[in-house]
Amino acid sequence: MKYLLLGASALILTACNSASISPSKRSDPSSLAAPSHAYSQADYDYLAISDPEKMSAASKRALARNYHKNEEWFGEFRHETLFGDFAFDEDVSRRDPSKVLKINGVFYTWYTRTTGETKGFGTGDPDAKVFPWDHAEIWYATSKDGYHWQEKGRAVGPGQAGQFDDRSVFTPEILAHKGTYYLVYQAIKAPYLNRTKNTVAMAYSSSPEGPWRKLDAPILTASDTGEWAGTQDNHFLVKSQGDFDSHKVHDPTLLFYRNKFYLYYKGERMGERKTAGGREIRWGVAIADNPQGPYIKSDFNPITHSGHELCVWQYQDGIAIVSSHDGPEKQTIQFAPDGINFEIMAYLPTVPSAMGLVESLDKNAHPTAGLEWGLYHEYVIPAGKTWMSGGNQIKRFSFQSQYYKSSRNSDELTHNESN
Ligand code: AAL
Repeated sequence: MKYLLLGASALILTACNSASISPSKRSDPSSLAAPSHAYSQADYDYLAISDPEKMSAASKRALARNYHKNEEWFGEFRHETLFGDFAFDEDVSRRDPSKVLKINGVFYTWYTRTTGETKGFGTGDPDAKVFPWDHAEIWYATSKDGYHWQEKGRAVGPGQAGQFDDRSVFTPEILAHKGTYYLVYQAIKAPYLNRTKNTVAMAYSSSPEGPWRKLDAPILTASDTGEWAGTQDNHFLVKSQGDFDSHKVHDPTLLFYRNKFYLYYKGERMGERKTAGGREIRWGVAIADNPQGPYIKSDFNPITHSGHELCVWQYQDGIAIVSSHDGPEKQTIQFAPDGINFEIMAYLPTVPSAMGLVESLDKNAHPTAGLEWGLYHEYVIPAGKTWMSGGNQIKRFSFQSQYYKSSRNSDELTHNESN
C-alpha cells in the first residue's frame, strides 16, 4: 500500500509540473505528457496504451489519476429499510445519523429529529420552520441487531432564548474517548434567515444515555471573511466571497487521530457559485490537543473540493473519506496518509447521504472494511411535496466490495430477504 501511495504522489507531482507550463503550450495535448520514465510498461499495458509517445488526453489522465490501480477501494452501496422506530413515519423526520457505537453489545446512534411542516423562507413568520433541520433536537436510538431500532429520547435540545443555540441543534456526530462521550453538532441562533451563519457546538457525558453537559460557547464558527452585498436576505449576493467556510460550518465529525482531535467539517461559502461538479462545497479540518478545544483550522483548508455530508474514518495510519454528492470529485473514495492531503482511490456509482459509520468494525481489515454497514438518510417525497416539505427516514447501507467478498454481507442479504 505504501508503495502505491508513494507512486500516486509522484504521479501527482508530475501532473502538477506539467500544469505549470505556459498557457499557449497548454492547448497542445502532447505538452501535457508525463515523462515516460514515470510509468512502467505494465502501466501502459493495463491501460491499453500501445504507444506512450502518442497518448490522448484521456490516456494521460488515466495514468496520472491511477485509473489502473486501487481496485481494492472500489465497491457498490446497497440499501435496506429499517424496523421499529426507524420505519418511515410521515409525522417525524429523522435524519443525519451519527456514527454507530457498540456499547455493552448494544448499538447506539444519535440523529436530527423534527416534527411539523417545513414552510421555507420568506413566509413573514419568524418562527416558521425553514428547513427540515430547523427547530430540531438531537435524539438517540438503540438496537440489538442493527435492524430494529428503538428511539430512546432526547439527548440535546436547543438552548434558552438568547443563547447561540436557541433556534435549532442538529446533525450530530459522536466520539467516545477515555470514558467520555462527546457529541458535536450544528447550532443555529434565531432568527434563521438565508444569511444566518451557523456554529458547531459540543456536549459531553460519562454515559451514552446522558445527561449531556453543553459547552458554553461553540467550538467552531464560520470564517469571518467575505462581505454581503446589500441588505436583502439573499446569500448569493456578495461583494466578496471570503474563505471556503465563510457562510456555514456543517457536518462536524470528530476523530481521535495521531494523539490529537481532528474535527472534520463541510464549509459553505457566502455567494456560493457553481464548479464543474455543481455546487461549490468543500471540506476542512480543525485540530485540537484536547477534546473540548480550542480547535484551530488547518492552514491547508480546504482539504477537499467536493463532498457533502461527511463520511470519515481512520484506515491504518491515514484517513479515508467518501465524498458524496457535490463537486467534481463527488462519488469518490479518497485517502490521505496524513489526514490532510487526499487522493482519489476509487470512483463509486452512487453514494448514500449522511452516512454514519460503525465504530466497532475492524476498519483495518482492508481499505473499505469500515464501510461494511452503517446508517444514512433518505428523503421520502410523496406526490405533491418537495424535498423540503417531504419526510426523512434513516436507513441502512452495506458496501459490496468485489475485491473483498465478505461472508457477513451475504448473511445480511439473507436477513433482508427474510423480512
Ligand atoms: C445536510 C448537512 C447539514 C446541513 C443540512 C443538515 O445535508 O449537510 O445538516 O446543515 O443538510
